Amino acid sequence: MYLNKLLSSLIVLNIFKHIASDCGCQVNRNSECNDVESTHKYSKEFNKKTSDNNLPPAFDIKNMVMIEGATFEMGTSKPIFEVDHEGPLRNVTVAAFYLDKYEVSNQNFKDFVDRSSYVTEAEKFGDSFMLDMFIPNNELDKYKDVRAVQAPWWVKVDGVNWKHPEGPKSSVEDKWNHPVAHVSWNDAVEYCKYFGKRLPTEAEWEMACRGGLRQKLYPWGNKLNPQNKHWTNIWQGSFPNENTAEDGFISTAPVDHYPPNKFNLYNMAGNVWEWTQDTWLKNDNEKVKKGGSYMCHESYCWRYRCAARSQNTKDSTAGNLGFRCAGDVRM
Ligand SMILES: [Ca+2]
Ligand SMILES: [Ca+2]
Repeated sequence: MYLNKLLSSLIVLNIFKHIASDCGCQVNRNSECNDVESTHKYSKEFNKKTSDNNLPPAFDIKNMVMIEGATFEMGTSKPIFEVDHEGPLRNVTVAAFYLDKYEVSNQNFKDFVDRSSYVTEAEKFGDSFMLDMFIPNNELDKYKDVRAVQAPWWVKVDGVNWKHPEGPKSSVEDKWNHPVAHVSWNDAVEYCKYFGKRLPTEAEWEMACRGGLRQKLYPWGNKLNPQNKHWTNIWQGSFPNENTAEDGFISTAPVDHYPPNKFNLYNMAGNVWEWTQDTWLKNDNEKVKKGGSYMCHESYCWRYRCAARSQNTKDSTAGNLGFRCAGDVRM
C-alpha cells in the first residue's frame, strides 16, 4: 500500500517536472505517452467514418473572419514575465488569413466527434487536470497525491475529459456553447485538419488579438474594465482561494459572451487558453498557448494580455485550455 502511494507520488512528480516555476497555468503530461496518439491516428477506429460515407466537410468560412495581411508590432518592450520571452518588441509581417470568430465550442467538438469518431488524448489516458474548487470538499482527500507541486489547485482526476470537464460526473449538457476544454495540442491539430483548417501561428493569433490597435495590453485597449464593465472572463477575488466571479463566471463562459474586438473576434483574452502552431523555445514537444483563461488573476498569472504567452507539452490537457482554428486565404 505504502509502496503504491510512493510510486504514485513519484509518477506525479515526474508529470509536473515541466511546470514553470512562475505560473500554475501549465500542467503537462509525461511526454513518453506520445506513441498512443500516433498509434490511434492510423487505427481503424479513427479512420472508420472518414473512409466511407461521412467524408470531412469542405473548408467553410462561416463563423470566421478574414484578417488582412499586415506588419504589426509583436511582443512588448515592457515584459511582465521575462522568462516567457514576451519581448522584444519587433515588427512582424503576416499574410492574410482566416480565423474562427469564437473558441471551438463543446457543440462544435461534438459535431466533429460524431462525424469522425475521434477519441481525444484525455479519453485515452483516462484522466485530465481540473481545478480543485470543482471537487466536493469530502472528496478532496482522495486527490492529495495527484496535486501539482507548484500549483496545488490543479488535480489530475480519472474520468475527466471534454465530455466531463469538471469531474467524472459533470457534463456539458448545459454548456454546449462554452469552449471545449481538456483537448491536447494533438487533438486541436486533428480537429482543425478535419475541417480543412489549421491552428493559427503565434504571430497570427497575436495580430488578431490586437484587432488593429497598436501596443495595447488587451484586445479592447489598456484599461481592464472600461465603462465599469467586464470585457473578458478571468478571476476576481483573491487567487487561488476565492473567486467572486464578478464577470459572471467561475468557470468557462459562452464563446460569444463579452464584446468582440475590432476584428469581430470573441474571447481572444481570457475564458480558455488557445493553442497555437508554434514551438516553445526550440523544444518541439512544447507548444505556445495564448490569451490566458478564467483562472488568470493579475496578482499571479497576468497573462490575458495580447503579448503574453505560455506553453504546454503537446499531449497536455486541462480544464482551462482550448483552441480556435485558422484557415489559409486561397488566392
Ligand atoms: Ca470569471
Ligand atoms: Ca480565449
